[in-house]
Amino acid sequence: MLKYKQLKIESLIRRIDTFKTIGHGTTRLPFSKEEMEARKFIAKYMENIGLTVTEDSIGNLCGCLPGTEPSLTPVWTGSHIDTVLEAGMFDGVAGVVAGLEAVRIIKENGILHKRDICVWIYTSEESTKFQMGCIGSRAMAGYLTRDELSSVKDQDGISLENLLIENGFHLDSYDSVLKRKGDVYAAVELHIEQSPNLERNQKQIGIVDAICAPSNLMITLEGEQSHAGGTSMEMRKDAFMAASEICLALERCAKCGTSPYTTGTAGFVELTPNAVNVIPGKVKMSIDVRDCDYKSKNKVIEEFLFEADLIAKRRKVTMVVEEKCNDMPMKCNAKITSILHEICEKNDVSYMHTISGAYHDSLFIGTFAPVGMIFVPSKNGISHSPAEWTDFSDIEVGTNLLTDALIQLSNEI
Ligand code: HGY
Ligand code: MN
Ligand code: MN
Repeated sequence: MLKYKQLKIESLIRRIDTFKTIGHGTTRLPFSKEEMEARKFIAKYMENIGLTVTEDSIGNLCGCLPGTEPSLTPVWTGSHIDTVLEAGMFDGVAGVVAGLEAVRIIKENGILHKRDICVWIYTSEESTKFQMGCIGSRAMAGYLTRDELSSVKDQDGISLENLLIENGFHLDSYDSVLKRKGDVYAAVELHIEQSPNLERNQKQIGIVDAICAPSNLMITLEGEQSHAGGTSMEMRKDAFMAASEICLALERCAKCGTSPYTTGTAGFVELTPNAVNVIPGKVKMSIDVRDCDYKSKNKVIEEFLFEADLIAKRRKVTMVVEEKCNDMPMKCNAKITSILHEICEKNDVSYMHTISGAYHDSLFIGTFAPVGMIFVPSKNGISHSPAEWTDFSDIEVGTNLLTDALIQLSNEI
């Protein structure tokens, strides 16, 4: 039962989806022309619906709806608009649009709220560009200092610092990006589930109890580039064969993880010279291990790296491992999850408690504010793919829940 009708969910999501690189699905990388245009469109839209718009030094964009008691700490919502390569149109954007619709509904219906309600678009949540995710929320949490901006680089070796300066962000006020415990009263993020549990259990809403966290590594293997025909199998130092065996070791270690949420993925591979009749001399590849249990995650990585080292030695290739991030899982705030629980009960919305295998900006926002997350179903559990789909009616139910939760939280003293 939809309390707040006339939602503009579909039109906004489809409008934001027009800002993308030509190709299969939706690609909108951080600081790309398309993403900067999408930011401009949303900032204008925020102004038009009466929000106070600000942008911090690392590009976190914020639209705030002033409350009646501005001296109180604000309530936050929001998500991201950058995407992976060849994504769908809902990952991140669903949460941004739900947040924008929630504040529009609250304002247009003149619903009282004491605390400011702020809708955030966090910079570069996906790890596609910088091989680690949540850049904007990570900086807010103090895990990305001003000095580190020059060493965070994209695949072309361009630093985050240069990209920020080139796109007109002012780093002299970088200190103001940092948030401290007590700065934010509560933060609730709506996101697509990116797993099949809600659909399988025929639930409209997922109330997230905990968010898994990633460790991202970049592994470089160097063997010997040589002739595909003239080099006997015994003589070879084939970097790609070593990489392949190491990937299978990753899969084996992830499957043996002690927690049901352990995952291991090698999603990015770069061969040199990448030619049909040349034995690859060098491979650069990403390793992404996740878990909801920090100790279990690190144990899996330790075992994996031990096996990878043995494989590299046996195959006479060198291996260099660069850790990009080793993030901590986040428990959602029990009070916020119980508020979400009660609102679902009261409005006869079917729900279940769940764990997020994907990470989100709430992973870092949760280090300085109590966080809650609302999931809406992903068709066949697919995401990070053009086949990603969530029914707009499900996002409307989630937006109604988010709106009520924001109203309730913003009136708490
Ligand atoms: O990779 C993730 O879990 C998220 O989609 N960035
Ligand atoms: Mn994603
Ligand atoms: Mn996301």
